Amino acid sequence: MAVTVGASRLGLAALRRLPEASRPLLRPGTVPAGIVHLGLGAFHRAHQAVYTEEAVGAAGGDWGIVGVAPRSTDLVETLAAQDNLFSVTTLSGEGDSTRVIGALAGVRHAASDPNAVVALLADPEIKVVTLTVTEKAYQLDPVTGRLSPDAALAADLAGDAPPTTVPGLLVRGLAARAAADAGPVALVSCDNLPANGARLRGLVEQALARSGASDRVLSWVSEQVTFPGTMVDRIVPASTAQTLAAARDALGFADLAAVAAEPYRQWVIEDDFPGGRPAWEVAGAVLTDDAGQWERVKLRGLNGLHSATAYLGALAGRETVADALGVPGLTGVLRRLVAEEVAVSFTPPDGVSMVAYGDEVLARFANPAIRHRTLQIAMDGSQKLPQRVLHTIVDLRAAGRSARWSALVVAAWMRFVCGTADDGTALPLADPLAERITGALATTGGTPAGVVEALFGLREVFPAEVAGDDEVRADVTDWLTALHRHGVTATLAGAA
Ligand code: CS2
Repeated sequence: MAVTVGASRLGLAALRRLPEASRPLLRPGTVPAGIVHLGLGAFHRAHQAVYTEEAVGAAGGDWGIVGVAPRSTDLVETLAAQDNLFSVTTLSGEGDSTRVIGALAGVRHAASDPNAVVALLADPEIKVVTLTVTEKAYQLDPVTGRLSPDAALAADLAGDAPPTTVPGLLVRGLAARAAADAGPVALVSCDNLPANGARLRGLVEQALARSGASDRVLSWVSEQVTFPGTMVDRIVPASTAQTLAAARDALGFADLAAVAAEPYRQWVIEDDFPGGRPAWEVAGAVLTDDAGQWERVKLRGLNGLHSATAYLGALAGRETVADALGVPGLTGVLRRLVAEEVAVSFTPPDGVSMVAYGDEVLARFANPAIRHRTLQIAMDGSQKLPQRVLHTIVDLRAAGRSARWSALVVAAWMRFVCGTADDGTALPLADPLAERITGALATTGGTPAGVVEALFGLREVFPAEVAGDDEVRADVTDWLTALHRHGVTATLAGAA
């Protein structure tokens, strides 16, 4: 990322000189910490941090956030150098606005100081722990939800050395919290996992059991820890030099932790916080008993479309989601995917029309100011496909319906992982199952049917209901054959 020169750095000393509309609602250092957040990426900064700042700004409460970066030292140093301040630029497509956010009460680097994070998790002042660590950090089998630990997590769970993984930190932190009887806490997954609250609970329970936690710790956790499910939504691409330049222009100060996001945002949260919570509802969050239906609306109706656009767009050589929507026929196909499949695969919450939701999503994707790279969304497909597309297929087929458009998304992912775009350009495979995928592809003999056979064999990705369904297999094979022979543009032109 380009280092900004010629402007002094954002920090407390800069606050008085910021344009009025860009000033934070809270001054870091004035609100004690009540939340620990794991995963300080762009999404957290533009989503939960903004909601929390607005909630505390309007309704008060000791809900400063201590942000923990699991790996990146750069970000921790950058934020520390800026007195934990950063800005969010909202890109509407018709003019931008930039505001500095003062929600962070501190930052920690887990990799270099894991014990400080364990101590924080056991701190009685901390009542809420939120997570945005991406799907793969949970180390759960995407199909079964069973813990599938890599060597680092296995080591965290087996020994006493400082933990190096997110589940390792949680388990060690909860054991220390139980030992200190430090009061109840809510652990809140804000990742795009299916039933994210239940998945996080499953992760903690399985990891505690594997770590040999005592019965006392296990019963303390079952009594004192809750796992509210959530649906989170805001499109926040990875920051670029352009993001930093926009922040500098708006603020008159260099902000090396700046993020940019679309205007839309949504947060649905199950209201199960035994130690209290910020008044997020005053910032527009919806507190509910059950976030499950909302989560399906979003995972299938937004993320499913995002993945479809990312794979088909990347294959067609389009750099961003907005560019990809320009591939002739793509929006027509996505509309049919929503209307004919997503909308009938489950019952949405009262008053929600999936077709209207899908149209709004496509309008958000078309925002030309959001340069969200197709390759960014294409990453980690093995962890995303189940909840975004395969669950739709399972539900449709159980109801005796066709899943033809969803099968196109599966075929697009398969063609993407084969590694070559329509113009012959190499496509990167960034996925925790990359080795398994490449190994499976080595056995295909190169035919589309062989590729489908090999990849359907990845049990961690394709549930038996999908892999064993001849109609789905035939649809995926037909689409993959068309994509392989004719490319994305001709395939879509002949489709919708
Ligand atoms: C995207 C999401 O990167 C991805 O896989 O689909 O990050 C998406 O932008 C957010 O979930 C929107 O809320």
